[in-house]
Amino acid sequence: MKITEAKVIVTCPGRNFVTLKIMTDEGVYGIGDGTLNGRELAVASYLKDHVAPLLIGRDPHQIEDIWQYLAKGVYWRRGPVTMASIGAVDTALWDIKAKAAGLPLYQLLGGKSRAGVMVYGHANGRDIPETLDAVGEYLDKGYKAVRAQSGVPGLDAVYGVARGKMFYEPAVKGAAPEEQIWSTEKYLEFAPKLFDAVREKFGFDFHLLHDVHHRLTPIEAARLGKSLEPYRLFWLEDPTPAENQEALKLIRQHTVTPIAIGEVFNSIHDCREIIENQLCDYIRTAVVHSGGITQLRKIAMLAELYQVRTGCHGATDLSPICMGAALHFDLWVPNFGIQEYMHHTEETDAVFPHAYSFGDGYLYPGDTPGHGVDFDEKLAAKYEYDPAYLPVARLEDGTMWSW
Ligand code: KDG
Ligand code: MG
Repeated sequence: MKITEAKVIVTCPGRNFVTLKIMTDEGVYGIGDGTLNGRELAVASYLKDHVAPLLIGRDPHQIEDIWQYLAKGVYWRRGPVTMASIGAVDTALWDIKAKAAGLPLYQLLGGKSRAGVMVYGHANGRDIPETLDAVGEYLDKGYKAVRAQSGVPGLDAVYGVARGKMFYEPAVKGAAPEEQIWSTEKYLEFAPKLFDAVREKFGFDFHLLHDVHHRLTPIEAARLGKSLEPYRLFWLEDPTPAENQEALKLIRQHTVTPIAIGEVFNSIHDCREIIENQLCDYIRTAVVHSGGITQLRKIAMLAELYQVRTGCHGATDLSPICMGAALHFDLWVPNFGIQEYMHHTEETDAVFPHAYSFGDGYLYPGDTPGHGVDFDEKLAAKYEYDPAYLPVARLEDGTMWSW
């Protein structure tokens, strides 16, 4: 089999997505997600100008060699743009291999390790009563795990609080990022009250998660983890900015609240020391941003040695292709923890028809050969790229902060 064409398509059915479609001389094609929120066109150019021409004529079955060629062969390694591009290629190649074999992708990885993939939904509200209502809705829908985020009194906008229902979308349309004001003091004062209210109303019979989104210093994160211990979180996510990995040691010295980190990581080298030193409990790297399944499974195998489990990023800015591929990975990976799941809009789902389905708190990838997600190119062509950026955060005195 030979690759005959590699097309890069940027489409905006509600939000921007970068899709790679690889065609072969045998008529089998594969699709991969290369979306990098707010930097979509950089990935599209990397793929179009620097990767697609190199794929023509290669055997799509040589997934490992193509991965090594693009990731190790290249002098300028790693980084989110490079790795999201490689992620798109790798996902499309796994799709082709599984379709050619007539098997769902999880079978090629080693088969099912579980019946379904436990997912967590996003319950959020502008205040505690609204967030409680949202938690209740997820529990009514059968979710076994819920992430709770709430607006903080005195702050106009906070990470994790949706503008619409069910479809949390942090990127804001426009030519420049929206600026938001952050106060650690107000947040730390408020957060334990939210989780006290959630456990008080709904009890302990479901998993509860929370994302700090890189806002705290190490000692503040330690204080938060300690103050949330009575509410037994499944995880506290990204308590501090990921660059300072030493910070996690300090947090660990003070709290047994489990830590999840890694949605912004793009290489096994970003994960290695954290995993080897057992500084996290869940590793969050996603199929697209970690250079595809080929590297993600290496990360997972390293993590397995240290009883660190997976908890792949699954926000709406990762396309349904990434979600489909992640679900095959999740169904197989022995040290699976949980999968993030935010509904895509109907507009998005129409462009990416998919075999995966939800039932009683679990997602199932389906048994369609490949990763089970397709791409409607004609429909996609109707939605032009529309610039949108993640917000930025400043402290109340104007100091730039981590968003
Ligand atoms: O593109 C960034 C979003 O995916 C991110 O802000 C969402 O933190 C996030 C999460 O946990 O889903
Ligand atoms: Mg997060």
